[in-house]
Amino acid sequence: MKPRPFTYVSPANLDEALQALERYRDNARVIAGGLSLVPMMNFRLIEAKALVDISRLEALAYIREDGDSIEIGAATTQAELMAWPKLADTVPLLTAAMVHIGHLQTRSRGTVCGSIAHSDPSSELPLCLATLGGSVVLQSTRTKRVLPASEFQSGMLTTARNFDELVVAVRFPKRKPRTGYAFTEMTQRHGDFAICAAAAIVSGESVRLGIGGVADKPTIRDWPKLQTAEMDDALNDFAWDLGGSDDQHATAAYRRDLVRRLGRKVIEEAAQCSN
Ligand SMILES: Cc1cc2nc3c(=O)[nH]c(=O)nc-3n(C[C@@H](O)[C@H](O)[C@H](O)COP(=O)(O)OP(=O)(O)OC[C@H]3O[C@@H](n4cnc5c(N)ncnc54)[C@H](O)[C@@H]3O)c2cc1C
Repeated sequence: MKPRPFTYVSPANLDEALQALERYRDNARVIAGGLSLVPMMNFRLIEAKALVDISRLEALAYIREDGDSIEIGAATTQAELMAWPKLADTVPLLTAAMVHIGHLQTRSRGTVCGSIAHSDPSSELPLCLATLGGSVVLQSTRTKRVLPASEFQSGMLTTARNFDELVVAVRFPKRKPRTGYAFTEMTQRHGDFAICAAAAIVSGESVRLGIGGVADKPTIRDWPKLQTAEMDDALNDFAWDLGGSDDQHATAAYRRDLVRRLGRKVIEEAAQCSN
């Protein structure tokens, strides 16, 4: 199928992009890599009268260290972030997770902020952002605000972004000392969206587990360091609390089993890296 006709807007700078979003109001869509948006428009799951293309805005193509975080601008592709030489030392969870995102070809156009803005519950980047406690920078012609990841994504493909706001950047907290990070996921084939994805952060005192692909958004649990039997109980409770359902990819029971097994695996891996 083909999308309905739309106006293509190629702003010369950020101000022009924000003005276009204000002008077209809820009839506008931002296009970044287009990897998710274009198929949805082709299937007519999404309609837009105007597409505002931010992919060529040089001012938004950056990765910079900003205190305890790294900030990634909206035109930065996933491949550019993976190629950033400091990534493994600075945000090791992203190094572990990003190889699971699609394929070389999709990562070379797909943007980091586009994935966060799209907010697919199975996506790796929203799960990493939520587990690390990162944030999203939103800007319109009138305001600029920073939302924690937990407030940004409200459900499946749903966020707190207003129609006239652009996600101009996302901020991932840097690694902390004596803390381990690990990521894994289960897919039908390499590069597919995750049936269940798990991210863990373990330090001397605490365990944090984030799960994607089961509930309608990434879901996080924090525990003190637990003994083996207590951890099994905690993972089992978490698996049931997530309330996953049957679909064409997996049953709810299989997803619960993945939460228990992948959860334990990433927690153990992160614990090994925490010394
Ligand atoms: C074959 C294939 C496999 C894939 N596998 C995976 C996978 O395993 N894991 C995964 O996470 N993804 C996967 N994807 C999707 C991933 O490649 C996309 O890059 C990502 O979902 C969206 O990024 P994008 O830059 O392409 O955004 P676009 O498709 O351009 O936009 C997606 C949505 O976000 C909005 N948007 C984009 N940027 C902004 C912004 N800065 N501010 C406000 N709104 C914005 C758009 O309006 C649109 O609604 C796959 C895609 C394909 C085609």
